[in-house]
Amino acid sequence: MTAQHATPDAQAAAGRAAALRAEIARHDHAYYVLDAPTIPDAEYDRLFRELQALEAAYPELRTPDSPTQRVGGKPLAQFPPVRHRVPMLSIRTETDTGASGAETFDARVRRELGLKDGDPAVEYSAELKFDGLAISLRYEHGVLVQAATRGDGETGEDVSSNVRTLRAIPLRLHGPAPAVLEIRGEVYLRRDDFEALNRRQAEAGEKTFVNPRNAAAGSIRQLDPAIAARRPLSFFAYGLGETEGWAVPDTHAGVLDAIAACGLPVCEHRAVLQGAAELAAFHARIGALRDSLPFDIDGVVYKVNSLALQQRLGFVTREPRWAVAHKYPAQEAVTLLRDIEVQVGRTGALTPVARLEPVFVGGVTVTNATLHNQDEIDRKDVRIGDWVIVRRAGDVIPEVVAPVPERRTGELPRFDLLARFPTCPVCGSHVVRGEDEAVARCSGGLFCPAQRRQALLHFAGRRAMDIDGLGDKVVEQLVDNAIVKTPVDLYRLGILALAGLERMGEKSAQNLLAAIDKSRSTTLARFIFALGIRNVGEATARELARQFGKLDALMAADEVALQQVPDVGPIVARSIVDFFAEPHNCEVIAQLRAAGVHWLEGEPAVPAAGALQGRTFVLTGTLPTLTRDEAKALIEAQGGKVAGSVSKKTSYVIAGEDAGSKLAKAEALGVAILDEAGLRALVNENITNA
Ligand code: 5U1
Repeated sequence: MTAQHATPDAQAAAGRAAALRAEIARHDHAYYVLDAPTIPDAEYDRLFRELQALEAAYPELRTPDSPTQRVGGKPLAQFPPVRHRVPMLSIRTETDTGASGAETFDARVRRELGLKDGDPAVEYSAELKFDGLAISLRYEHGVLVQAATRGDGETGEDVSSNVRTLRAIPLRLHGPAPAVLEIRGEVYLRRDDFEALNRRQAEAGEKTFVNPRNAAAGSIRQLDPAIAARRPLSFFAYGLGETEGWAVPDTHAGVLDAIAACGLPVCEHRAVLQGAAELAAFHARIGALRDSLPFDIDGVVYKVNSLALQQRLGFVTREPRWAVAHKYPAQEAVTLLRDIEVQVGRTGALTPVARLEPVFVGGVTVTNATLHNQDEIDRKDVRIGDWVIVRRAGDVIPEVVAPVPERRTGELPRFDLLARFPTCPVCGSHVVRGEDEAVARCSGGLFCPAQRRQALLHFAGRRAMDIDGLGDKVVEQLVDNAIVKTPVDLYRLGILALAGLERMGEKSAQNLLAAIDKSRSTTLARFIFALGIRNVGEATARELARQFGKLDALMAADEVALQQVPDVGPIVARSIVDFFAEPHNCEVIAQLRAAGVHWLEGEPAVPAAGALQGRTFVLTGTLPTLTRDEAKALIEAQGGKVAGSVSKKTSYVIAGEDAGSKLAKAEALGVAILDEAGLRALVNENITNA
């Protein structure tokens, strides 16, 4: 549609669409490039939807630089080749990670420029060496028309539809629109985005990535742009390709400033420096900063700042003589996995820890690395005796990211944490792992030294035994000085032991002793909560006390009986049974009672009688007439329980249309399956027979 034929409405729509495109681009730049959001997300979404609606009504307004066009296009069979008009050079690397790496480069530049000892220092532009994938962006008349990978430097691949999904990359340049401007830089993933992506991949049962670089490269080379759009990629520009009609600055630092003025992200960590000593100082300064950066770098880059001097220096075999990447120690290394042990955390979680042949990685010698949990070990298929890739990036603990399968010699058995550690290596209590849980735990919550501090703080808490004055600092000292091992020891404390603690005068010691003594008289609900049974919160503890009346009755209850209590499902019931199945815990409870901890015991509440009393149901799929809430209400009204997941303890699965994995699990476990009519019949039959 041309302007003279456009209706007034269409003209207004075109004006509004242009204004919206510009406004959205401004907000994208503020958010993704400047890291300074200018409007709330909801307002941004509103602008975006308004533009989408306009473009739906007037499809001719859908310009290539419209933000609505970032995600589009069908999956490709392959990426078309792109011939770079100016070759994409690579960079020479200086692997000497000390100051001499900078001196060697400067000496070479000076020699090649024919400079003598007394001549002035060479000026350099210094930047970071991002650990990602090199990309060339081609803007024609200000609009992004193509994005290509480096390939062999002469020919890369056209990855435009994937790169367009990066909102840090403007679809239209800010300011004047040169005929051609090619900008080169690195697509990368921030570490937090990488971790979140890997978490999502693992949850979805998809493969996870070894490091952010592989994830970035894999995402850009993803043939389906819709998948690439879900990968939170970032970009930093660092150089130029072809230009036409663009006033190229005289220095590289000037080029970077000009690129930033065009609206592209340029990393703030850059400097103009004179001579080798300043280069070495920059290398050291960034090295100290490396762990706290939000993204991986593998070195810094020095470039002769003057473009005229760069031209004089030229390049050899695809590497310019005017630039070098001065490396840091690698963040990944391959080493031998000698053994797997476990570490018991404050909550009793057992974390498998790899014992490694010592290896230098990320600037330190690493001998241990986390393997997270059994699921991760299974997913990565890591076995004792494997050669493994260890990664230490940022200030996170080193982790084993993958085995090197080609280096596996012979059959190695799979690692089974529960088989290897049936009991806690710290306290000997039995180790349990919930059906749907990734983490295995020590069940000796009251007894285990690894959990002591946490257990005592919880025990003394205001909503538990309410021991005033027994806070973090006191518990820390009592535990660290081995004065208190289990809660029982609290009731054996004397004034001398307490008064010896830091910042504890005689008066506070007396007050604390009085508070401990007062806590001897409590309620069953508080006592149950104070035990720190996993998944048993204050409300559940209250309900358990009400339903069972006596502690011994609760301790003797099986999972079926426990699940009669409102809000107690299979997971909570299992946690309670596991807790009391551990003799160490029962011993501590007996000792607490012997030390005078007491409460008023009552009679168990009479369970509501009903046709479905004692039976547990799981609902799945869509029932013909009952909503899920109605079905639940029907079951509960008759004394039945509705649980969220199927286990051997499930009495019936009520399946409707489009029933999913719960139905499959019920079939696998041999649990009875009913439809809605079956449920109604069951209710009627039981009411009639009652
Ligand atoms: N920061 C930065 N990274 N990097 C990588 N600059 C830079 N320059 C490069 C490469 C490959 O190449 C030019 C020196 C051609």
